[in-house]
Amino acid sequence: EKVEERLAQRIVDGDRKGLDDDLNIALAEYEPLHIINNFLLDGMKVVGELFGAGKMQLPFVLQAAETMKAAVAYLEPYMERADGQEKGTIVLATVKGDVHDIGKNLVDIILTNNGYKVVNLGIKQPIADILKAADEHKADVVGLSGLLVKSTVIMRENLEEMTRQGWKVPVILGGAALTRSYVEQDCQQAYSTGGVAYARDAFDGLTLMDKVVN
Ligand code: B1M
Repeated sequence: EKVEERLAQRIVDGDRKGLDDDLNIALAEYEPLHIINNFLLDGMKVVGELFGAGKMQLPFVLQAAETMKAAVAYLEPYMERADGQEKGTIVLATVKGDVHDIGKNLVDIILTNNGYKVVNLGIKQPIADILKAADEHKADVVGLSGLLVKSTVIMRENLEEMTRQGWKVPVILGGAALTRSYVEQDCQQAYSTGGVAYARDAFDGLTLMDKVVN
């Protein structure tokens, strides 16, 4: 078995024993982000499919997620960082009621490595706390993440609240349950005082940040 497949399988199996050794082998050949996007996330995709089909139980999904996090943490120091002054600030959070944070944390890593200040508030964040942080840190952008279908509704409600309060800060939404049309139509309608954009993945998030801030 090749290291590429072995890494994906490690995520599926939640197998952390010897993970660092395999990551070292992969690092000799690939960039850290390539390893994450192509091998590790491949495994996570399989986990999602198995779980969705009732073929994997939640504790094993959790093991997979922990393994994914351990791998990303191991790879992070090997990533290139843009130097120079900070380009702008984003307050980033997983919305209320949602615990999924692997995608959000990838967004954090990629934006941080590309010169942005990321205020990562964590999971299950009520909009009041997000806006408080946005105010405190003079955020250029607010980034909301969420993977549950329920979270797409929460995001829209969050935007309605921002409209009520008259916020103008641009908002980026990301997460697997969103669609571009939901963000650009429903969510944009809910946020009449500001702009909303949809990020399909973490790199899309970076492109949007670059557009908004510069
Ligand atoms: Co959960 N889970 N989960 N889960 N989980 C999903 C999301 C699900 C689709 C699985 C399935 O059924 N196939 C399903 C949701 C169904 C729905 O809503 N219709 C689901 C469910 C049901 C649940 C629970 C309700 C299960 C239960 O308790 N019975 C529960 C929810 C708890 C809660 O939130 N209140 C739950 C719990 C968990 C674990 C804790 C076990 C674990 C999360 C651990 C963690 O994150 N710390 C977990 C996991 C791992 C998953 C799957 C398998 C994988 C998610 C993941 O990390 N993907 C997931 C299946 C799936 O997504 N298909 C699933 C990898 C990650 C890199 O992708 O987060 O999409 P993603 O991020 C991407 C893009 O979306 C984007 O960039 C990232 C990188 O490209 N992006 C952004 C994301 N946020 C962004 C923000 C941006 C920009 C881009 O800017 C702001």
